[in-house]
Amino acid sequence: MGVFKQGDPLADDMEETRQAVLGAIENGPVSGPAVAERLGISRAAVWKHVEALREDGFDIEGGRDGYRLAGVPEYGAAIQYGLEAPFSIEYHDRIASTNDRARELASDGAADVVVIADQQTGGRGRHARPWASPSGGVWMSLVLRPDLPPAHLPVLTLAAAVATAEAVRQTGVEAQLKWPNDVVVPTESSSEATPEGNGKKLAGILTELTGETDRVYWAVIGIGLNANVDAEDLPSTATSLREQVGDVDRRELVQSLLTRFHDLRSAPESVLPAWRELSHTLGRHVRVALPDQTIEGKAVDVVFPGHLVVETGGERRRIQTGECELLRPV
Ligand code: BT5
Repeated sequence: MGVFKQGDPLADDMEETRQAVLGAIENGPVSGPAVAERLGISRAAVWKHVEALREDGFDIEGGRDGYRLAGVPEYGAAIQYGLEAPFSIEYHDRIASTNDRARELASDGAADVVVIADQQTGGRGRHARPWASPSGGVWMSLVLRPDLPPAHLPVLTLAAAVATAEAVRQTGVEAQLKWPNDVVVPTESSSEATPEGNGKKLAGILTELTGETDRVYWAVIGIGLNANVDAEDLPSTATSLREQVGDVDRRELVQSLLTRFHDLRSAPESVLPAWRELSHTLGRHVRVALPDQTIEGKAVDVVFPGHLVVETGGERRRIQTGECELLRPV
């Protein structure tokens, strides 16, 4: 397991050196002493990194001519390898909930760490609803320390939804976004008032945070994406990439998601236009359940920092949060 805590300079150096060793032997063979010299570390250190990488599943040949990277593991520790966005990955084969682990790291001071698991035994949705997380999915949580007031945080949640949908689209699945942050695959009956009228849910997002009125201390954005899992292991309202297009390269999927997320958070003004572009909700007749009332009308826009605008009875209502259900096309 690669545990590299941000803010721990020793661990950061170690991770950087390990990546550098991988880079050095990528087009090998390269001899141990040559790697040592190139990276300015001892031969013993090179050997230790190679052993650790092998333990993480990297196939490293060691012939007379030196080391050569012969194979990268499908997932796990390999997610860090070739990741262009500035996140440290903490990978677990199995964990109760990546959000719980991310919260622990967040309260220890971590930032820009991403906890990823192959399987969750206690995955959570919003309002403590259970989230099915069999082996083969993408269950991940981002630890963030954004310089934002809590009220603006929905922008980041929408950014995560956009990044997820766009990464999914690269696999050939026409994912869309259902306000506030479900990633759905439209079904044939999507435009009808059926239980499937909302499309089938491919991914969901759970954001948790601590902060004061004007400042977020930390935020954890949990993303659950049904990747290489059987649809039978999910609720009947859900679908998976396996069901849609067959199994995908989860490493590539996570890397492109994180890279896109990083681009979006660096240019927050691009989030809403990108969200609208992918929307499944806008232009449709919706019913939104608020804590104290239910609103029905036409969803006409999503505005900063992520509020849904519904046209109802001749007026426009801004809705901050709520369960949104699709009724029928307008
Ligand atoms: C969500 O909640 O959509 C947020 C899901 C977040 C899951 C991630 S996985 C990584 C991280 N670690 C965690 O423990 N959680 C996060 P919500 O909108 O409340 O939807 C929950 C509802 O979706 C459930 O009540 C089920 O009806 C349905 N559901 C459960 N598992 C599902 C799945 N795998 N795919 C699609 N729908 C599911």
